[in-house]
Amino acid sequence: MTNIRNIVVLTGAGISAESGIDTFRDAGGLWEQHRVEDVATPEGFARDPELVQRFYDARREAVRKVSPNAAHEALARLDAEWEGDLLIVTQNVDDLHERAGAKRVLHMHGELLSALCSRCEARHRWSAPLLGQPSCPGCGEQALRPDVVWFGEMPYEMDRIYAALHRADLFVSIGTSGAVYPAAGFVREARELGARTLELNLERGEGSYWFDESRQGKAGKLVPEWVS
Ligand code: BJW
Repeated sequence: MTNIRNIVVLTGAGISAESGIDTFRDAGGLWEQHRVEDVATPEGFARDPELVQRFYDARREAVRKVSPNAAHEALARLDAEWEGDLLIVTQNVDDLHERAGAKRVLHMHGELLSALCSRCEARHRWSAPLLGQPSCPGCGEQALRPDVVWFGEMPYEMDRIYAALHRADLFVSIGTSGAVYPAAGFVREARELGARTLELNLERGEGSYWFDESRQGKAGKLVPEWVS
């Protein structure tokens, strides 16, 4: 990777697919099994919190049973070895990047293993004792919810992401359909700021036009090839 020092990697559900985690928009994906407005909006949670908690309990259980795959491992190797700036911005709420050993990871859509107090906004590790004690350990209110970003909510750490995009020489998007903003807009932003842009995905995503190069295939093959 000649002349490249600062890298931003964006990952989506496709990177965890080969670990056995369902994506959202592929055939048989989560949005064929559930109505988005019921399980991934603040309004859905207000209407039926138990349904939403069951949806995230099942997702937590699914993630607990699987392991990182070759793509997560390759990114963890890159993280360990890359001396320039690297930020792995993941839209995923699973912890497979961390379990593979990556450190420079930012969860812009939150984390399955975290609980958010909708009253005081404190974030707590989602653990069995916390669930058994439904009040927020910080403010005492019974206002805990999954710490994930639903439609209409602001993703986490946008300032840090845009700062990294400004510095990036290379932007790489892995396993995302490019259907959800603001993440879907990062490629255009990065390119207009002068970064080279590379897409690694099973198929061309919605924003494929913006990439300098697009490689199609499974992340478990494409990512180790790119990192090596
Ligand atoms: C493989 C593979 C393999 C398979 N190898 N690849 C109109 C226009 C523009 C924007 C809007 C609009 N109307 C509303 C909006 C805003 C809205 C939005 O984007 N809506 C769209 C539907 C249009 N966005 C929001 O509301 C966001 N907030 C916001 O905009 O705040 C205001 C703001 C303004 C300005 C700046 C900043 C903020 C919040 C979005 C929250 C998304 N939440 C979810 C749920 C999170 C919690 C959870 O996990 O339950 O996030 S929805 C879901 O989609 C999840 C994902 O992170 C996200 C993206 O999905 P992803 O990862 O791309 O998965 P898929 O399934 O779509 O794609 C998988 C890809 O992998 C496919 O391409 C496969 O081919 C590929 N693949 N196997 C490689 N083995």
